[in-house]
Amino acid sequence: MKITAVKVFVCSPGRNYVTVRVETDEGISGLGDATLNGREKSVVSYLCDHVAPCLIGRDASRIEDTWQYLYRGVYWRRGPVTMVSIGAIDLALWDIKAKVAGLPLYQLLGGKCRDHVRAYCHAFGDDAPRLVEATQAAMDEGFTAVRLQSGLRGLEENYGVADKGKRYEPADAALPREMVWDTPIYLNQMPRVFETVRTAVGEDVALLHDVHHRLSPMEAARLGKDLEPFRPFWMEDPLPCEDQDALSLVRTHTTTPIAVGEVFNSIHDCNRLIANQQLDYLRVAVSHGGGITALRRMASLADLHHVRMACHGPSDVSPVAMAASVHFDLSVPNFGIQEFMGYPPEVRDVFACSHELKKGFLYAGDTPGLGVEFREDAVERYPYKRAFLPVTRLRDGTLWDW
Ligand code: GCO
Ligand code: MG
Repeated sequence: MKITAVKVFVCSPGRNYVTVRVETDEGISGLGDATLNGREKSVVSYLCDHVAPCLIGRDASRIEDTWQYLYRGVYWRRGPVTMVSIGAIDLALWDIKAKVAGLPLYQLLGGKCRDHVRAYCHAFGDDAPRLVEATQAAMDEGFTAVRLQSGLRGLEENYGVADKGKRYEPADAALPREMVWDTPIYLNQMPRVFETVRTAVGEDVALLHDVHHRLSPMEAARLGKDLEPFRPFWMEDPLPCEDQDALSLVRTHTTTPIAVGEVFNSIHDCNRLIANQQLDYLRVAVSHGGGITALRRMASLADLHHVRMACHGPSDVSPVAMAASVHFDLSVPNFGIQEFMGYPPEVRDVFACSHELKKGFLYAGDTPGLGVEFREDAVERYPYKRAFLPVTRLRDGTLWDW
């Protein structure tokens, strides 16, 4: 079975997605997600100019060899653009292989390790009482795990809080917008927010929180300690993670579990962290990390060191990568939890999916392959829109971590 075409589609049903279709001479094709939020066109060029021409005529069944060819065979290794491109091809080849077998992908990955995938959703509020309402609403929908992001007193906007007309991140401006951040206010307020929500919703629901890389090691240690009484499921991305040793300082001071990795794109970004047990959950996205082939290697390493997998699943990861995550989550022994933000109707109109969310748990469905259909006319119906994530500054104008 030979690869006859690698097609790349960019559409924007509310936000930009880069979708890859690998076609074969036997008429079976596979889908991959190559979306890199705010950097979509770089990936399109990488795929169209540097990957697609090399794959025509190659055997579509040779998934590992193709991965090695695109990674090891190339002088410039790693980096988000390269790895999400490899990831998209890898997903498409797994999709093809599972369609050929007539099986949902998880069957080729060893079959189910669990019946369904526990998901967490996002709750946000301008203040603690609104966050209590949002958490309760998520629990009423059946979620057993909820991520809490709160507005901060004196700050107009905060990351992840789309309350009262404000936007979630937002990758929506043709030039980056600017947001203001204040660490002391955050460190004082966040534990109180957790206390209010925990007291209101009881101890059975898992409560998560995303720090978005904004603290120093000592500040993160303090936040972890201050949150401990309210039993957070995890504290995500407490630090900018380039300094792999910094997390060990955080860990010496707190038992609050740590989740990192959504900006990682290779096993080399996390092998020392895993081996030194400096994290509890690894958040690499199945697309950004180089596909199912690469994620399985990370999961096996993580399993040796008591680290669980928790693939990144924001709405800027398309339903194709979300489907791949669900198949992966069903099949790895050391699964932790799956982020699921859901998608608006425009996105569901472009991507028809067999996976579904039912009462806070994800199910893969029985469709052969990844179980996603992509409507190519989306490119005309929802054309690409240049969109940047915002930048963050302290009150005095100092540029801060994102
Ligand atoms: C999360 C993330 C996202 C990112 C986004 C950036 O935990 O879901 O932090 O919301 O901000 O993916 O592109
Ligand atoms: Mg995050």
